[in-house]
Amino acid sequence: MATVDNGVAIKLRGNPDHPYSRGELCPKVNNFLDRVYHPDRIHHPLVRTGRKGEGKFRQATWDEALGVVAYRVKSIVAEHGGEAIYPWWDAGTQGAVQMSSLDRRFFANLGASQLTGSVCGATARAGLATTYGSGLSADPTDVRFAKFVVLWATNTRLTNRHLWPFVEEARRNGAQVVVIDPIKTITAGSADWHIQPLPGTDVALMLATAHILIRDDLVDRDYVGTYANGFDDYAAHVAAWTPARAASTCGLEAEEIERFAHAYGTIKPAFIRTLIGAEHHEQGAMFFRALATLPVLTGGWRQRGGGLSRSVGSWFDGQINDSVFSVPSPTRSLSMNHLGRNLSDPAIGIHALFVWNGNPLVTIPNADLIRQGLEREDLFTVVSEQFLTDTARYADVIFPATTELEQLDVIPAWGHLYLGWNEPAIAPVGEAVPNTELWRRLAKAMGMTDPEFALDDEALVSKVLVDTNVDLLRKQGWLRLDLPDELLPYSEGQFATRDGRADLFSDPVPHYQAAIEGPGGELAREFPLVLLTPKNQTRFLNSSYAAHHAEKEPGPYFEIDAGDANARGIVDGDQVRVWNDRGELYLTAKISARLRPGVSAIPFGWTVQAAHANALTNDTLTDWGGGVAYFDTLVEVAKAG
Ligand SMILES: Nc1nc2c(c(=O)[nH]1)N[C@H]1C(S)=C(S)[C@@H](COP(=O)(O)OP(=O)(O)OC[C@H]3O[C@@H](n4cnc5c(=O)[nH]c(N)nc54)[C@H](O)[C@@H]3O)O[C@H]1N2
Ligand SMILES: Nc1nc2c(c(=O)[nH]1)N[C@H]1C(S)=C(S)[C@@H](COP(=O)(O)OP(=O)(O)OC[C@H]3O[C@@H](n4cnc5c(=O)[nH]c(N)nc54)[C@H](O)[C@@H]3O)O[C@H]1N2
Ligand SMILES: [Mo]
Repeated sequence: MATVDNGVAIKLRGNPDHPYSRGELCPKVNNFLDRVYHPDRIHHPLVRTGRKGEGKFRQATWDEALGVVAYRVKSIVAEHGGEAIYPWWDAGTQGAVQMSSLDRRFFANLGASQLTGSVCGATARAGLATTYGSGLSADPTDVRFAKFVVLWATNTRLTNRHLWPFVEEARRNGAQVVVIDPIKTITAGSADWHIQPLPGTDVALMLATAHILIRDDLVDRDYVGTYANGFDDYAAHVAAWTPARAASTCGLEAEEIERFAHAYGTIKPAFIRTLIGAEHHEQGAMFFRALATLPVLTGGWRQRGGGLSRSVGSWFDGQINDSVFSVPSPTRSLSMNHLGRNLSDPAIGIHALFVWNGNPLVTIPNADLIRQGLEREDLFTVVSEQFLTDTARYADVIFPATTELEQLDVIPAWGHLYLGWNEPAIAPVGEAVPNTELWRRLAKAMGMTDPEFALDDEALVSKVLVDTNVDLLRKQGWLRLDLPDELLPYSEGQFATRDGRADLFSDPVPHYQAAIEGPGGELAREFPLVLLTPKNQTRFLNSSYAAHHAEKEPGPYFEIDAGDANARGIVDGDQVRVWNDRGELYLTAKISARLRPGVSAIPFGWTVQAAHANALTNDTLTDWGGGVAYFDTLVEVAKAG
């Protein structure tokens, strides 16, 4: 909620009536007005004058900038065909129509390549869907009804802090909280029990848990018999996954696995909460497929506070239908995660790149290859941004983008079940425009006349909203999805599979053991440390806010276990060189008790100048869902100089 005086927003606060955030703004946005009025905000279209990446631009009029883009794009299409154009976008604005709407018509008209893949969520959804038929899971806030809470590969206190009070509520009512994470995060530090497996080995832990549940008769036979397929094959498969075998795969004690499985199978309701961290592995989707079998075995889904909860984004699909903007197009698809490979491969032949809602040079893996691509003199790059990000520095033309305070949208959520209405509180700063307006202006400059480009943002918003009381949503600012108060999606089966039953084992789906071959082989001898690069900054949202909040965050740094450091003659505070076959970084070493031997970490989000984690990360795609294996990265480190 913004207080506006004479057209200027002077105060921003959370809405105390909002049932989820309860009026609390997180540290990322409670200084959001500083961002809106920041002197570094891009106020006008810019045209590059310096070298690519140098960051030198001159101000241009909208007409000039649009003219340059229209001219270049027309000649590229004429010479190389539409597929030489690569649109790249992510979730910089969380809103439905500013995320993606008119852009689809614009690029389809050009015959551009299409963007596929995802950095966030699609792999988890795909994995869950192999077991449940869809990505739907429990309401995260139902964690408050649980007696056993498993925070599995999620750093709730840092990344999802509005959920933490609900976890505390469960705890006040007697719940035990266990965190399963290869890093002793602040969340793990606040838990009753921290299980610390080696990265990428969780599927073995899940299969051994299933092994114990079956062996010790802790399975809800009635639930499984009525609502699941493949139990016998699954049981035969996990028979080989003894606690001892999983213990050696995961680097845990068999006794701890026994204890975990017993707690999970006997304390009810038992609630599993997971988010995105675990999907950033080559077998990322398999994590979610295997995880999904556990509350089926125990019949946990029967009870409120049981079951499993990931992102609730899939629940919004019923009320926000952005497929209304889809335009069928016969052109090829390019992965958003292979930006570096695609830009640097002449056979792919990209000649124009459009970037909005994202900062891929910082957020996408194998960044050095991306940089090399962006440096190409024969690549024409257009970026829409609020700030001169590392990616924007390589643009030929930059268009100024509005912030959430200046644009209309409807906002889905991934952590709760409330739709948000985003009413513009102030006029656009400078000559900035919402993304939708950029596509309208570009379409006009290119001579496109489709009727969709005549729709204003209100019309676009009402187009995506399905069966929603828009007046109430707008008046109140939020509206719970039209779902029962008690959300028990699978209490009586009702899985979204063909026969309504959960799939525990079936032949078209690769069998579970595929998931536990972590990074290894030849490369592991040369680069013996696993590198994790999860979020570990309270004031950034990925790379957003990094340039302006960096001085308040400790970092970036290279975290390493004391034994691993010792073996290399590294002491706390040393300058070190961290490298692998993709790149190198110079960082300060931080001897850390958060890590196991063999595992290292760099926090993600810092700018390129400050040394950013994705210079080193793996761009292998995940098993399903088009995600990418950031966290299956290997490195070596030595004292610098
Ligand atoms: N402060 C802050 N909050 C944020 C963000 C931010 O940048 N800063 N980003 C937002 C976004 S876009 C997202 S998607 C969410 C993500 O929210 P989370 O999914 O909670 O966060 P991540 O840091 O991606 O990963 C969570 C944890 O997974 C662990 N992990 C990695 N590999 C494995 C594994 O193999 N097994 C197990 N058991 N654990 C593993 C990591 O060590 C990490 O602690 O956070 C959101 N919230
Ligand atoms: N190593 C490593 N890499 C990761 C992750 C990790 O844990 N480790 N996490 C991954 C995850 S989960 C995610 S979600 C991605 C996020 O990756 P990105 O989506 O690239 O996220 P941001 O860095 O937040 O960049 C968003 C940009 O959009 C701009 N923006 C915001 N609103 C608007 C708007 O309305 N219009 C326009 N034109 N621009 C706007 C912001 O100024 C900002 O520069 O990063 C991924 N990368
Ligand atoms: Mo994300």
